[in-house]
Amino acid sequence: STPLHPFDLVDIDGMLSDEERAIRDTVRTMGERELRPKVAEWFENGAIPARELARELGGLGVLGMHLEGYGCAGTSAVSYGLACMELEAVDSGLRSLVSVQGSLAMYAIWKYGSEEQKQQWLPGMAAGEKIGCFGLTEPDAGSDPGSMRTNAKRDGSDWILNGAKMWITNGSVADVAVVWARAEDGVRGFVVPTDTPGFSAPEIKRKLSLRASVTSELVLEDVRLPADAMLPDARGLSGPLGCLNEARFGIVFGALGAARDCLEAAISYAGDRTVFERPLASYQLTQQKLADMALELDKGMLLALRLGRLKDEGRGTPEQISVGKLNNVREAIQIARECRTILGANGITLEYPVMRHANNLESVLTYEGTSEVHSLVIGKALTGLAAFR
Ligand code: TGC
Ligand code: FAD
Repeated sequence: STPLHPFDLVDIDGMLSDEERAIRDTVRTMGERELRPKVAEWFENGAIPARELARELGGLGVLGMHLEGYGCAGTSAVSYGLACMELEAVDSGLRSLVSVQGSLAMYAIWKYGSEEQKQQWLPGMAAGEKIGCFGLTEPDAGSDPGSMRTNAKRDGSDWILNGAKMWITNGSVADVAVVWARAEDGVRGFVVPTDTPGFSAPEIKRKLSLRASVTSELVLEDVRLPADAMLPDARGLSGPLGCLNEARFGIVFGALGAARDCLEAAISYAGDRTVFERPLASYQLTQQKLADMALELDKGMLLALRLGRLKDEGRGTPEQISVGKLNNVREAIQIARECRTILGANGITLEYPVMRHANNLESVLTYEGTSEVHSLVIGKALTGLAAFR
């Protein structure tokens, strides 16, 4: 019989189409060859060559890959998820770059933008020539984006934006920012070229998580924009939240990539490491850890694939995405921490990917809706009662 693959005990691979497997393998090969050799250094330095990376990822075809037209590949949701998984197996920061570019900034323009906005920005963003960011969170409005203070006021036909956004991925390196602001008729989205006077994006330093990713503040001081800078088809909070569904979906797969990479490192380490005269892998306690982690990885994959198939049939709901995001990120961080124990002291270094993944997953647990927010979304679906406020 075929030996069981340690990361795919129940042959989930057999549930993928040839095209899905091919896309996954292409991203995996590129990630292993081009990104993995450099990622520990990027993480250690807290700096990435963002432009070069964006072009490389654009060349690979993963930026906005699940969107149709405007230079985007138009792949299935499952293929997009698998690409996220392979990128996050290298580092959550790389998947973040792709999530924010494709699922947040590009998706907002693709879904809610005018034809002119789409023509102007999407082809360059798909190619990685232009980098985008997505400004929803503020210093005092994270889980509750409805309390945002950034505002957009009319001056003749122009818009004047004032306010501040916080924790914005790709902010300092972006050419274009999709900024959500309170206008007279509620929350609206604006396409802001980052060279507009009054716009600045200081980088946030001293992070202990997601160090191979640019995170910034966005400062908007009397930023004057023409009337056509507003996204015409996004009205209210459902605009930005609609984008979040896309990025959260990618994370459902992505987080498992980080977990798989940890498990791979732990199995290999346990096989090589001798403790009390025998391989660490030969002890029952170790095997129980490995078995439990493999189960969670496989269950998470089944969940991700189910959500992907639903999305491809046009039937996924936000609540279902919350189930996936909550479960898979929570299990991934558990796996990363458990793997760290198997590596002992070596586990705390950048010689191995495990603690880097564990630290990154702290951000992943928080962004795109914290685990508490997703619990409350599911709680509301179960009881019909909203417990957010
Ligand atoms: P609530 O009153 O429930 O809803 C307001 C309006 O939005 C609609 N809606 C959604 N629409 C689409 N998708 C969803 N998931 C939606 N959830 C709600 C809702 O139907 C309503 O529409 P309408 O037309 O009736 O006005 O809103 P609330 O104020 O009670 O808040 C609900 C809550 C807490 C679930 C929501 O605000 C939330 O999800 N909070 C978390 C915020 C968040 O996830 N922020 C992420 C920022 S971006 C980011 O983190 C990028 S990191 C990426 C990376 O680097 O990879
Ligand atoms: P808060 O909302 O202040 O929450 C603090 C704690 O309170 C959390 O544990 C939370 O779960 C809990 N809590 C909140 N409400 C409730 C409740 N009703 N009941 C019980 N507990 C509750 N945002 C963007 O817009 N764009 C980006 O590109 C982006 N990138 C990011 C990159 C990184 C590395 C990080 C760390 C964050 C990023 N974010 C981004 C911001 C992210 O979305 C927010 O951090 C997140 O939504 C949580 O908001 P907060 O940090 O303000 O925490």
